[in-house]
Amino acid sequence: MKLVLAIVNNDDSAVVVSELTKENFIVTKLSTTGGFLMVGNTTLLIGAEDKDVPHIKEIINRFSQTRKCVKPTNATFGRGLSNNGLEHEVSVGGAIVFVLGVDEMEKY
Ligand code: 2BA
Repeated sequence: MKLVLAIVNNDDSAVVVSELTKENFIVTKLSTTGGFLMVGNTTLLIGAEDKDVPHIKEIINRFSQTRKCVKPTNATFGRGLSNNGLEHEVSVGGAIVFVLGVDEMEKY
């Protein structure tokens, strides 16, 4: 058994969860925050059989988009829109996926 841990954009999370549950995967959705941009994202926990992991990854990949985001720096504060390019643009996502081995899963 595996635990798929996926960090997805908040804007993609509803469709990703809906597509996973449509395929009968069981999903737990956590509200999380990225440490670099300090903006909200969504972490999904999906416990699944090993054979299902490629299908889960394919669904997450299909419905997660890459976005450009701007990380303001201290130097941009108070400059409004005329910040002379002091902001730092980063590419976020599609999704970050970790696959962890699971020794045991019990349901009581
Ligand atoms: P954030 O930490 O807010 O990072 C947002 C984006 O900023 C990242 O996109 C990456 O393009 C850039 N970035 C992150 N740390 C950076 C740094 N130290 N220097 C320069 N640029 C940096 P993604 O790589 O797509 O990551 C999206 C979110 O996924 C991250 O949000 C974080 O919440 C999570 N994440 C990504 N890699 C991770 C990892 N190895 N471990 C834990 N969480 C991770």
